[in-house]
Amino acid sequence: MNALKWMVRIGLLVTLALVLSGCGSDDTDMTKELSDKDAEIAELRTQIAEIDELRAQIAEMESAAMETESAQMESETMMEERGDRLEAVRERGRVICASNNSLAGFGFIDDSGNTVGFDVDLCRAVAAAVLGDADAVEFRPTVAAERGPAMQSGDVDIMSRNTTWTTSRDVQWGNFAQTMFYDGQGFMVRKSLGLSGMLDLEDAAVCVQQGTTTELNLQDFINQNDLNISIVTFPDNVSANEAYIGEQCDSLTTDRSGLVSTRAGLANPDDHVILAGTISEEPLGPVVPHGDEQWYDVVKAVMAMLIYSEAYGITSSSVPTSVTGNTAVDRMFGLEGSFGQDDMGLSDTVAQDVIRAVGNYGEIYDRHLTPLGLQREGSRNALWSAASCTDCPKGGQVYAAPLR
Ligand SMILES: N[C@@H](CCC(=O)N[C@@H](CS)C(=O)NCC(=O)O)C(=O)O
Repeated sequence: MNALKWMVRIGLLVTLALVLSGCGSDDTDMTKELSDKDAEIAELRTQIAEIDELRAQIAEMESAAMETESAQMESETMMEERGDRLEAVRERGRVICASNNSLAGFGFIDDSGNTVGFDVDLCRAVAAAVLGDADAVEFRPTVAAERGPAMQSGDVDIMSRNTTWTTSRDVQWGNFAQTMFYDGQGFMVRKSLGLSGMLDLEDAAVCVQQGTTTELNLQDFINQNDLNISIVTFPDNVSANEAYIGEQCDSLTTDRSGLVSTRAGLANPDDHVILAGTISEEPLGPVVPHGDEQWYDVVKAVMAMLIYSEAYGITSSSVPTSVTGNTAVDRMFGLEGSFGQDDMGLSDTVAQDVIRAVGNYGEIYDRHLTPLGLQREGSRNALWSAASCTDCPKGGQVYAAPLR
């Protein structure tokens, strides 16, 4: 009986121990599940912390980008307002001018190795205005296709190189300051071909230079007139001219002024004829890089000085240094009143320096273009004031913003 009692007691104790120790199989699963969930939660917390960190980094980057953008805008505005280029040119001591070195009359290297020409003198006029020295110019010869990149790089202060002002170039290259020569595209042919007009170029081969409006206008001309013309392109003026001389093509096309210049340099100019008419408008003039309003204004004002000086009858040898009594002349030469010299960062007597150094528009024209046979009188390159009456159509188109 005693043994039975002990056995029952032991059995009860074992059962109780099992219950208390929670060793039933259901409870074990729950505990494992709970600890798995804890691990998952911990993992999620780590992920949330990582996401928060990324968010902070993005916010930091965004604010840095905004700061850079506003700094850029500020520096652009400051550059426009302050005229950094004028300052840079003065510090450097010379104007960098993209020029032509193979077009007699406009931009050319003479026998003494100097860069000379009508376009070249426009750069020299700017140097006289901002540095008081027309010779303080570094010329950078630039072939047609290099012009866009040269302007976009901002490495040159001005480009003056028989360059046509077009709307796309205005947007992509820089700001065109002033039309200084009105031109149009024409065709030169050997007289022996006996062509009487541009439409006779059917089945001809035409030499043209790459990267020019010339090339584009030629294609328009072919399309519009349904002509069969083979276009032969060249990377520069010299190779195009040589190909024409070597009879690789029947005709050479470019601005008429360029044809007159090229023809004058041929062995027998009389064997060649420039066909009547033009197929395009080619307003040629200097262009400055985008982004500096003050520099742009300076170059425009210098071009206006050249033009108005001629209109007022003032030449390099008659620059006034004391009041003349002619209001417009006195204002222009800094003797009385102002046309904004101070705001542009120029001296009051800037026009005296410019005209004394390079002469007026007419003097520049006569020095370089008249000898080529580019007749000015009665042409579009006469002064507007050459008209015999106000608003009659006989004057030329050379006209600029009034200096006042
Ligand atoms: N006005 C036209 C043509 C200008 C042009 O570059 N013309 C050629 C042929 S006259 C030239 O000057 N080439 C000089 C060179 O490549 O050295 C333009 O702006 O595209």
